[in-house]
Amino acid sequence: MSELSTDRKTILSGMQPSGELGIGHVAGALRNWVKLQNEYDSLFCVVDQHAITVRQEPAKLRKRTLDIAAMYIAAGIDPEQSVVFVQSHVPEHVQLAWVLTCMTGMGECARMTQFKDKSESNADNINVGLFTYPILMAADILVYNADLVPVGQDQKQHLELARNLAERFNHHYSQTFTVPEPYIPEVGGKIMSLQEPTKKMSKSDPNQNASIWLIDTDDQIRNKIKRAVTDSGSDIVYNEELRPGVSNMMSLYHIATGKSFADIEQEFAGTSGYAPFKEAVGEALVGYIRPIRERFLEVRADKDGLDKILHAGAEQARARARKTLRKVHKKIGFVE
Ligand code: AQP
Repeated sequence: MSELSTDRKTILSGMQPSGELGIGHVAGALRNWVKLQNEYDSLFCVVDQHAITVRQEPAKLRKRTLDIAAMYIAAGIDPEQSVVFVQSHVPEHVQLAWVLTCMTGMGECARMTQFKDKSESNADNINVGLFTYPILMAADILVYNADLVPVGQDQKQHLELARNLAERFNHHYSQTFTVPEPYIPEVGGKIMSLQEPTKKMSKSDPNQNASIWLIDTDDQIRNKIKRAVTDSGSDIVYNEELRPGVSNMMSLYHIATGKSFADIEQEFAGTSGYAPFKEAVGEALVGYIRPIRERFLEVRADKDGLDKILHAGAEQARARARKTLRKVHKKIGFVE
């Protein structure tokens, strides 16, 4: 198991077990976690407490929490090197969140676009947790004094709140928290729905053709790409505003092959229609996702092995979180 040290900088990130992980999660976050884990003290959690801001079926939540932890490992997170754990196993996150809640203005939460979007899509359950979610996310990050948070573009606004809260606490009491920086990839920071390319590809999208899941079979991947909505026109050029469908597919092709947009444009210059391009994107994704899916099935089948990783991860994370929380409680005047 890895040992968390204080000499190296720290990264922290997480994903909600609110559905299957898809290619967007790899593009926006996971592949950067894998890259960064060699240089940083790394903590990756499955944020089950965030997931319950939207109604979840208990059996599915339990299963998906383990699925997502296994998917981290399948995608290349090395539990010998990085700490992998479940958020609810480390109660210090919620304890710090309460302190931060008492330092956050109502307006700061009310302006979050994700709150507005999710309030619309869950109109029958606009709960206080949905509103204060970004404060818990700030606590997830600050409790480890993370320097860097590798996330997709949709999390940028939440990260800004974490930065503001760290600065506010440091200013009001004394230097305590590291002010975290976001790490958002230039390409792949926001992969769009295959069916509505102006909307983010999302775990909770009920349209199964809108997302490529990491557990999709080769044929499912090929078919979804074949059916993906493209734009009017037929040339392969990158222009997010005018050609969102094709641009999204070019981002996917880049993720799977590493080819630049200029190279992709050149590769398909002069081909007629989208069919050859779509076929190439489908095949590239099949090749990219297959080893992740196969490794996932292996990791997930070893229930004891996964339990051990998560148990050890929680122990390590708690040791670190406890230190921060103790310091915070002391500074705000709680009796030890
Ligand atoms: N489409 C995407 N493109 C790039 N990055 C993405 N991420 C999510 N979707 C895309 C990034 O993956 C991480 C997952 O974060 P999360 O599980 O906390 O939830 P989220 O951002 O709200 O993702 P979803 O899939 O949209 O979940 P639901 O449907 O439950 O709300 C983050 O780093 C995110 O930026």
